[in-house]
Amino acid sequence: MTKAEFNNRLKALYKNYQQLISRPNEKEELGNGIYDRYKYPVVTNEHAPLHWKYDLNYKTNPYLMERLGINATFNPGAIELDGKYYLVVRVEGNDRKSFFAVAESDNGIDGFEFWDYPILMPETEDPDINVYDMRLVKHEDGWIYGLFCTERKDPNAPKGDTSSAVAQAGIARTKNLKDWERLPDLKSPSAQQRNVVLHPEFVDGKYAFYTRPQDGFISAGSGGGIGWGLAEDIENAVIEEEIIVDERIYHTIKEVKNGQGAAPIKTDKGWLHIAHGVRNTAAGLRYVIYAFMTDLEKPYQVTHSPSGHLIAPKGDEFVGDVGNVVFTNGVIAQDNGEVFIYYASSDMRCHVATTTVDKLVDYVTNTPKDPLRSHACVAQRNELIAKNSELLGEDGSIADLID
Ligand code: M1P
Repeated sequence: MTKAEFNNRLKALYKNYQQLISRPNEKEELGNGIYDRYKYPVVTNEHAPLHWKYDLNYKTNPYLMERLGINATFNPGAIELDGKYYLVVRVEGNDRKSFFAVAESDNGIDGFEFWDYPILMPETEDPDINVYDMRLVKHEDGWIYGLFCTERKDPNAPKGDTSSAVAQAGIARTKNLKDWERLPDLKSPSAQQRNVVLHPEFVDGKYAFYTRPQDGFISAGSGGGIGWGLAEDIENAVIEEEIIVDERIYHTIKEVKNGQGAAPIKTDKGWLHIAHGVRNTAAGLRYVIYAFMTDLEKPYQVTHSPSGHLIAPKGDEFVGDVGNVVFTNGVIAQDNGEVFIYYASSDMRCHVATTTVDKLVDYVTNTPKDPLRSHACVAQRNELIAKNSELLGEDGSIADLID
């Protein structure tokens, strides 16, 4: 390639990138009344800056090839600081290793741009092989904490088993998302942990964690659901006792696994939780997002549990490295009551759904529970239809209602 061709290619690549990051997002019409979806993902692997992927020197990369490609950008932690919206995105290189990088936007809906360098997360004495799915929380102790999954090869795996891994909760803290202090990993009674989230307030003067006890790396096994435990100290966090807050239940959207999303939102009615639930299908696991509420004083006691999913994959969201997945670990609840739920689809790209605290509280407190049997579900739906029939005209037409 001549230098001129190199320059033209670089110009074209840069133009594409600029167009992508400046493309306005568009709210989808109508929606379901609970939240609004948007036409475009907010962050994709194409949002990774060119200088992360290409060697831009003609002498050492005359074909202007990607040297270190980016495979996916997903499962972002989210936070608002001084009126700006930040995602700490799980970025996965072509080498399959994930790392964290901050993308910043002025409005939280579009215009997300990565900072120049990804986060070089400090390691513990036992280096992580892979890190992912950070939950960010402004804790009342004054720090911003990032809790994430740290994955290492299982030291007890039999010879030849190059897949078995151990997942634990990594803990780091920061004041500015740039400088991170790594603390020791969480210790808990469970063999493995993923989807661990720090509660934003002290409970009984202790740090409180949502956990997800699991026997194996993939399977929750006897791990009963979203757990809860207290630790005296965050600099050496040890949970002695783990209880289950939201259990897995047969023939529901959380039959196989579930996990807390971001830290819960404090409302007048209780703590509002947005989580993920997993069930099995002939085509593999299906991940959806659901919501529930816990008691203000006892955040480990569920008070409301609407049936079914809040967000399920739709359209292109079904397709990716791990299909049929939506997953959330980032939510921003703003002072004006607006809520931005960041979620990823099929382990590929990040989206936003927007709603309000009022709508979510209404959804969680007024949507009926899953009655757990087909017959009871039909009875529940018939009750709704019967109530609506009283409002409809004699011919049962909605047209009469809106005239
Ligand atoms: O591949 C789907 C998700 O699988 C895991 O979630 P869980 O711990 O509930 O099984 C995580 O690896 C998550 O990152 C991933 O999106």
